[in-house]
Amino acid sequence: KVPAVAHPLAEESSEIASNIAYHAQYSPHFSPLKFDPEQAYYATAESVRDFLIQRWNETYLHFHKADPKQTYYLSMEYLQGRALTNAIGNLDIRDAYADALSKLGHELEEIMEQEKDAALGNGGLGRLASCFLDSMATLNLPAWGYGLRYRYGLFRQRISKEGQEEVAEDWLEKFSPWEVVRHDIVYPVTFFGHVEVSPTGSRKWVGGEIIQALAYDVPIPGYKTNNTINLRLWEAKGSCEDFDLFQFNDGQYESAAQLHSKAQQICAVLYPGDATENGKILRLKQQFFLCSASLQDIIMRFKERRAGKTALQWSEFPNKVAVQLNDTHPTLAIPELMRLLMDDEGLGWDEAWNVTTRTIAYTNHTVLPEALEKWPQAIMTKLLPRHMEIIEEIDKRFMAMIHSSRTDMESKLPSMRILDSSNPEKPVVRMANLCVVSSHTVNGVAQLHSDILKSELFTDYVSIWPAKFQNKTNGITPRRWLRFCSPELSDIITKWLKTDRWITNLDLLSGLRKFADNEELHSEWASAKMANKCRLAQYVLHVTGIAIDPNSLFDIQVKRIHEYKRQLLNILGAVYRYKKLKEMSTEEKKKMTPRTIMLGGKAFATYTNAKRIVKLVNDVGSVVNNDPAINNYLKVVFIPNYNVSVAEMLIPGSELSQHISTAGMEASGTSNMKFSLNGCLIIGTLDGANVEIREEIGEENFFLFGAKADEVPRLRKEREAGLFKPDPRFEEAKKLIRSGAFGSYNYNPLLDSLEGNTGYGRGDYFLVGHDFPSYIDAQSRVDEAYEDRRRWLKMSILSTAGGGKFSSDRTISEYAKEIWDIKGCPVP
Ligand code: DL6
Repeated sequence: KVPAVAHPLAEESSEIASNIAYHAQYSPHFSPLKFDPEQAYYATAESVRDFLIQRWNETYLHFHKADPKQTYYLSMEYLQGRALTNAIGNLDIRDAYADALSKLGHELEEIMEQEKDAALGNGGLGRLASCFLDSMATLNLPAWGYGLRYRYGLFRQRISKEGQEEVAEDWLEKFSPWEVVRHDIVYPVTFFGHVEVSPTGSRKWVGGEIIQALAYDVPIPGYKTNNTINLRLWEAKGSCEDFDLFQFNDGQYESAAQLHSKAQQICAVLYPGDATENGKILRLKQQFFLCSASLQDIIMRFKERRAGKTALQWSEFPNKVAVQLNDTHPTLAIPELMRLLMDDEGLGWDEAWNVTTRTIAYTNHTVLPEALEKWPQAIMTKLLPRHMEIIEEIDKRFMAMIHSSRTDMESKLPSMRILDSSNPEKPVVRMANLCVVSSHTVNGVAQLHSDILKSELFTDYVSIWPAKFQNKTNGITPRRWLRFCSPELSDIITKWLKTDRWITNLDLLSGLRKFADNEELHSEWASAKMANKCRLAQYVLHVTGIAIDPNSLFDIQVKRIHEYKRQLLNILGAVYRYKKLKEMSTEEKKKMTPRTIMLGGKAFATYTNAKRIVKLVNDVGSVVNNDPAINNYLKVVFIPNYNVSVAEMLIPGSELSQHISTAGMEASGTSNMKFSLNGCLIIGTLDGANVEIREEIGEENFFLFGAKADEVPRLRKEREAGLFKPDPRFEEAKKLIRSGAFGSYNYNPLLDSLEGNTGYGRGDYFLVGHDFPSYIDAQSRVDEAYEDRRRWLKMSILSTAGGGKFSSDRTISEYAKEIWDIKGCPVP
């Protein structure tokens, strides 16, 4: 039976049902006559895509005609998560799809669960990029994202007795219904080769290996607007001419398809290991591939929109194009834009430099020295000889400027230069310096971080270009991170505020403050939280086999595993709590607040201490959770394979979350914003965006502990001088782990990093020992506050009420106004 084909903008659920059925039959990906949840998911996704494609095309056409200045966000990472929930939420067609699916014998929730996360990121930086896209679309901004289409993403985390295992994340195993391949959008990207100088002195990059960049587009719908913008992801391909049929027929199969296999390596995984020279070349290839393909595409669009109008004026380019570099990974956009303008378009250096520096802006996301990229000059010269020349020229001209007009800064040149040859064996290019010198604006991602950039990392540049430096405190999309992930709480908020306009104007949440003591709201709030906790408990049981009690305090820390984020402090605190419980009588234990401590996050595959931390959490959990004398009062659970959809389950069910990095080291953090918005209280240090969250929600609603950022250098020095005296509670916790109470694995190397004066270079560099006693005290204040239900609920409501500032709509509006100079361009 041939089902009816519904109009893509059908409002009726019966028409939608026919459209889903149509896709099941006529966009087939599976054997016929089957319509199980997986097939229903693909058909539903394709049906929703019909809605998107129409808006997407209209938005493209509208931008083309209106020709506004447009922003291009270049990022090596996007953590998009699932698209179906978001698309039907933003298009406001969720109910219609739920009805339609029930007519077809399926439940929307079950169908949504079928989708694999688009896992093209690592952590906060990638998720931020995805929140930004949602806000750009919602604010009707002319903006696109550019990234890479990694075949296997980062990795999927498996937890075994050995700890973390990494396996390839097969998010594209079947196919993604959310991407459209654009067979007409293909650009050549060159690597290696050499520079030829013509008799007139002009320079040209020739020869080398040429890989094709093919565009895959992902629609990004705004919330309740017609605008649907684009995330363009590049895939690397060899061309037909690169396949050597002669060699193939001669039995030399590998060399016949050599370039095809090299192309596949480029988009295989995010952040391939870079310990070897090959690894470094591959990473640099990935970065250049993104930059070159995106810039060729941006220039093509600039020309396309100018076709038939006035003669091409390159000085107009920065009035039509803004390029934002998401951290230093896309830095090569700078020399690549210079090269395209000079070598392909014939501009002189000064003109090209003027266009480039008016176009490009840079966001810094970290002050960690190991995360500030430095590429060996030798590799750069080999892989990108023309770009290396351009970088050398930028460096030379920067030095000349200092010598001619800022002689007071000459002594600072060695650390300010782009080329660092202080180690003559291994001269490097400092990517952050290249970004600062070449961008019109440099921003940090929270006020404290931006202040540190100005006072420590980039302080010398600030004295040259004070106006270049800005702060743009990060934000999160309230659609995904409250409206869609916690519908129960959202409905309560809408009911009490008497409007749902908070979804696009998050400042309206402050209207909840006046009800913070209202008992009726308390009871509704508590039951929504309890429903979310029960859902989370089911999930935990499903993925770990561990039963957790929804009446216990749910305490969560989920983020990349890193020593500066101090998951080790959390687990040492758990060990201390366990030890104290062991020493208590049954009567004493009954007075304790039962806790479920959950941790999750991926450790980078080659980061040994981070992997030891994952193992320790699991080992502590195995002992605590199986100790019948304790497990009614404490559970420790490691949530495997933390990703966006797991976060959507965890965050609404959280009551306390830990943001406990060493002060001054977390640039911003964004999960702190998500938890707090969902009425979860924070235990944290004065670091990153915690500082601003605490200001917004009120200091009495935040469990603060630990050293402040400006105390950290002194504390490290004291430690080096042997002046640190550890608290006995810290010693007890470490001793219990060393005793083998949590298994026979040798944790001494991990614990040693917290001792002496010489751990991570300087002995407990992350000050776990220093902050431990104040952390334990803050945890006691948490227990006390939780016992007072009214007080806790009030604090929880005030956390949500203070979340307005942390909408990515606010952040993106600031970027649009203060960095990009772009305005909304709504599709009529
Ligand atoms: O700005 C997004 C996000 C911040 O919230 C985190 O605090 C910061 O660690 C992260 N930075 C990175 C860059 N590399 N490192 N480390 O992921 O950016």
